[in-house]
Amino acid sequence: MDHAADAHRTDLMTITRFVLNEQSKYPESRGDFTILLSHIVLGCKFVCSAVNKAGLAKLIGLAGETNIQGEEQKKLDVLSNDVFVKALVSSGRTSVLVSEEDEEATFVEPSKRGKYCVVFDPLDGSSNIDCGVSIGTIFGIYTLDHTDEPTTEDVLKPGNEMVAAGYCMYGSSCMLVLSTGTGVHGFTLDPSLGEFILTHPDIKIPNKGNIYSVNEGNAQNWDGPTTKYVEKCKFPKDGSPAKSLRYVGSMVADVHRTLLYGGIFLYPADKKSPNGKLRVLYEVFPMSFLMEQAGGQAFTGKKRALDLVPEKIHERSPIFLGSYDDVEEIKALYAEEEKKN
Ligand code: FDP
Repeated sequence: MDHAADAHRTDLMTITRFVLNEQSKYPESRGDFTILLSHIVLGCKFVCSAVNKAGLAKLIGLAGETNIQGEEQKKLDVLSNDVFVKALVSSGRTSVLVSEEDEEATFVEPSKRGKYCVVFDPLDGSSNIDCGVSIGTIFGIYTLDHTDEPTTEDVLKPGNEMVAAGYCMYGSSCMLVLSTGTGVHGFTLDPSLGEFILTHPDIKIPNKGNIYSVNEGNAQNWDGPTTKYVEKCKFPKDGSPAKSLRYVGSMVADVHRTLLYGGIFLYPADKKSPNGKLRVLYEVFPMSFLMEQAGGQAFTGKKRALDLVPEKIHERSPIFLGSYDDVEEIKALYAEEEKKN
């Protein structure tokens, strides 16, 4: 047995150690955020294990229920939602929860309340479950000003007020990407230890990328700026090489690749869905927060995505996010269009 190598293996930056280090920078901190995060991490490990076992355990399949979006819920969606709601409530650090799977916000009973509010999509990209393609959990965290009588108004805040955001991708490896407002850090689950280990410190998105990611099947219904932008990606007139198209159709996977390799992810408005498809609170905001923290940008077609103020908890918005310069180009096309009108 190589004891020296084993000893070295214990000097790992686990996600708990990382967050405790961050916490020590704020002497007034009582560790509430660390506790909340440890419950989110537990939820992610649980869902990861369920996703890995899905085929074996025959968890795949329809649960026979329909969620508020009118989609058939899969068993893993139901399970993941239950796991996260229980993990968050039992942390004793939350007051309001908004989940993609629940029509109404969940208000935590007074004895278990804490100062945080968590918005989340427990299992995003669920149409990819049955074929084993990467799926993920997305979350965003707000601080409440009070815990006495929380209401939905407490979560209808702009994304720029989030204190943390992240996602966990259940793919070829299980990876948790987190920002608490001081950069973006990626942790990979070591299944033998059951710990998330810091593997991607301080992720920075390249300023420009050579990949665009969009559901081109919707092209006939796009507006002018999106159509022009995608045309430019395919037939650049400035002599630059054409961009490659990559689209998994699972937001976590498409955004994760964009974050690491650069480029742009688009889910624009179209004639059939004038507000796009993706949800502001638990898809657009957390991913925009991460993009900005990594040096990229996120734009709705009208404004900076994090400046949106949602009026409903399940509100949707078009979104263009990714490398700074790539998003700059689409912003210029929308600005041109606005000048014409
Ligand atoms: P899904 O419907 O499979 O749950 O918001 C959900 C989402 O996936 C995103 O993860 C993904 O980016 C997008 O929808 C894919 O939508 P299209 O199938 O319309 O491309």
